[in-house]
Amino acid sequence: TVAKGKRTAASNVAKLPVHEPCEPCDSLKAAFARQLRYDLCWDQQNADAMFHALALSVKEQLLDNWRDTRKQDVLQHKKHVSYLSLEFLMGRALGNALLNLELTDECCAVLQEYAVNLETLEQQEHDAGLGNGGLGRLAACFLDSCSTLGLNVTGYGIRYEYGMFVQKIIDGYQIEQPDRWLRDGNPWEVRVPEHNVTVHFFGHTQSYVDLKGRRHMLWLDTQDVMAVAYDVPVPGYRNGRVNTLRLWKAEATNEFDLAEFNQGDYTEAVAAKNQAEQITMVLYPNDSSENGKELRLRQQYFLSSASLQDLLRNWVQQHGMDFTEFPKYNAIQLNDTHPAIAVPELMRLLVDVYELEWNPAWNIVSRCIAYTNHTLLPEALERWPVRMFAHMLPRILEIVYEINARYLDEVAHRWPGDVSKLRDMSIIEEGPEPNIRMAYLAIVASFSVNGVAALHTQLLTSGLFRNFHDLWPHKFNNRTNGVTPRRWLAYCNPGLNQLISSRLGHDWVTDLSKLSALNAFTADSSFVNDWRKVKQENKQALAELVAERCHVEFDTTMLFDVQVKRIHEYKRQLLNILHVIHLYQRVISGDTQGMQPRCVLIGGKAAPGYAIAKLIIKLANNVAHMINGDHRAKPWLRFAFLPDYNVSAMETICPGTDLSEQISTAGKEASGTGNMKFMMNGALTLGTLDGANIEMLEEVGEDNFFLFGLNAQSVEELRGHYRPWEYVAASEALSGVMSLLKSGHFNLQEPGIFTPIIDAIESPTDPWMLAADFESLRLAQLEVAKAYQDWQRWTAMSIRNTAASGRFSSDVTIAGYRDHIWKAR
Ligand code: T68
Repeated sequence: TVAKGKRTAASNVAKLPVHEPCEPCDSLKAAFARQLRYDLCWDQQNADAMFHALALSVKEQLLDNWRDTRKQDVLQHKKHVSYLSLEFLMGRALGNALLNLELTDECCAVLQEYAVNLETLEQQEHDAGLGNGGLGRLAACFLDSCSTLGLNVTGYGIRYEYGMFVQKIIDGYQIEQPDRWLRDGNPWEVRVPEHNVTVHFFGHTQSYVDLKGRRHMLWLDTQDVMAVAYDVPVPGYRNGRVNTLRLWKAEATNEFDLAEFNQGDYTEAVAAKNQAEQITMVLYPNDSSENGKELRLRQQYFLSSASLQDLLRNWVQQHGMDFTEFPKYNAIQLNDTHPAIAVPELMRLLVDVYELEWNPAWNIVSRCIAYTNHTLLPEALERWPVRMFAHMLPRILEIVYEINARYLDEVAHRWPGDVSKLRDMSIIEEGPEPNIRMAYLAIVASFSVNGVAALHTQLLTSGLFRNFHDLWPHKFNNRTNGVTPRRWLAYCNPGLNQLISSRLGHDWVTDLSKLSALNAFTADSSFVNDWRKVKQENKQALAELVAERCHVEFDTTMLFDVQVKRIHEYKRQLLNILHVIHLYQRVISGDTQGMQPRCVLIGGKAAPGYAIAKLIIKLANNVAHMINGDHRAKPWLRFAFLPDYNVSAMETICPGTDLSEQISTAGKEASGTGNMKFMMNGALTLGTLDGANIEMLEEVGEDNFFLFGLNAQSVEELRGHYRPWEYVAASEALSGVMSLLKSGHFNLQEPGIFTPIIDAIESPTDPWMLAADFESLRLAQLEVAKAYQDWQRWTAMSIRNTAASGRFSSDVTIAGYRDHIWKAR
């Protein structure tokens, strides 16, 4: 069979619907009553049914604006940005939608009549956990900012049937369970079958010459999968705009089913359906390494192809087959290299399907595509075996070769006779198993390549991408990350929201730089008292979460010291645990002079295949068990590992935190974004000179930040002659900790299990250099304790942190993308 639907004619496409004038939509109250009574038809008014009815009613309130937004954007020829990402870590939508639509009060009033409170219903919502961590959550914050800034941006992603796994802790070990987030249905999504597209896999290519003597490539005998669009509304903050997050679900094509069925093999046909639907079944739970699985490449191509076909179809519908102005009205932002296969796919669509010549097609591609890098870790850089491409995407491989050949001409021109440059910079990495370097492919095609914090961008241009920076310096730029102040302050911290607004008004919600005016209140005792009171209430809420999930009692008079993020060696949760063990040793040896009682919380998921990260979780749990069971420790130290850390947990955690731990090995954390959420909510940071910590420190000043550890340059200088045992010997505290660990004190039932951890710390090749930073961390923690004991000083520092957090609003970041990359208005 020849691939179906090779040419998408404008006539196949649904026209923008002409809608009849109709009654305006019901009030929230009326809609809710109707949903409950008729649409859901549930007699039992349990919290789950009520949540669904409420979510559907709130969605109704969005629909007119959603439709108008699309229509206006078309009419006004507003530049469109496609944000392509394998991950959108959205979390819950209800509370955020109510906030943005200014419906929270009305909603509470409605619910009062049903004798139920909003919070109870909000907790019924399953997190949309369609992401691993920072990268996926950044995409979600960006969507909120794009809508709020009035930009015409569509998020394109995958509707995973199973999101990020649910983490259970059993006997201290992480157990992964499937996240069936769609099991009760998703009230926010709208299935849009009229936007289906077909994606091709496998098959082979053949060239043919048409009657005019033009050579074409055909991609034949493909296995086709249908991409079905599910749209999710993304409301801006009180501005009437509703953008779209379009998530693709894979389904079997009718043609494919039929072909099998006609050969009489009904069960094979059903099996084929299953195979097609596999593609969007599950999110890969690796946050920092690529495992090279074929299914992952299928996901990447599926997303890229479906989204680009959607874009081009819209273009043709509005402008016909002339693509010359396409780049003026379109930008495509790649969230890391995961969708970088969009580069050859866009070439394929323009050349093979829309019949452009190579050069004009490349001109379009290279003026639309922009790439954001999120990591320097070599294990996270994507490389796909050429062999895999040849089999799964034969036509795409040909196009990659052609792109590479033409680009290497440019390299040869720039560095004549330098063969090693050609080898080093080639998109194809040669060797026994040749690979495609996806980052290089992305850079070659992009007009913009950005890092996500100043240090990160600097390290990219001077290290990993140095050659490319030499060749095309104009492509590189920095866009420091940010987080949305709607979810991460206004919504998750209503107490602080109210207090801030009582003095500054509400404008800060869309202009976070206004928070700097809070600096004027650090000596206003009534304000300072109120600030402290809000923090206490938030600590109470966090203590309740910890009690419920960890069965550990956190005392809100103690310092709350928190580290939540994915578990990774470079993030150094282990360093934190070593410090906790040290505090425990101080307590049992009676060395409590000047000690500040504290509750330490660690939370985060480890990639299921990352053995040492999982062992670190086990160690945290064992140490916690020991400490919490020791009555001598109780007045001084409590320690818990929070299971199943996710977006909605963070909404309770960051407002209730006193001290935020951002302690990665310098040069390894591209930016960090949790650090910003804590800062916004008035936590103080204990941090290294890494990622965006550096810029946070610049904003808030050294007096309001607990800095420690080696900087990125010293880390690199130390590599090669790092001798961890010397640091252990030189530190009484660290020697004590290491002896206790080695004694098996924390694993009496399971001797030897922590040996890999001990060996890692003591290895001269430990890339994370824990031992080197321990003393410095310990001393910084002494400063923390001292500062906390003067609550007026601490509260003033807390206020200054919130006041200085304005630069880390994702609105600022997105304004940067808008002005410097997308050139959109
Ligand atoms: C994070 N990256 C960075 N990757 O680690 C963090 N990776 O410093 C930064 O703040 C954040 O991106 C936003 O820029 C990730 O979260 C992944 O999740 C990931 C997923 C799949 C494959 C590789």
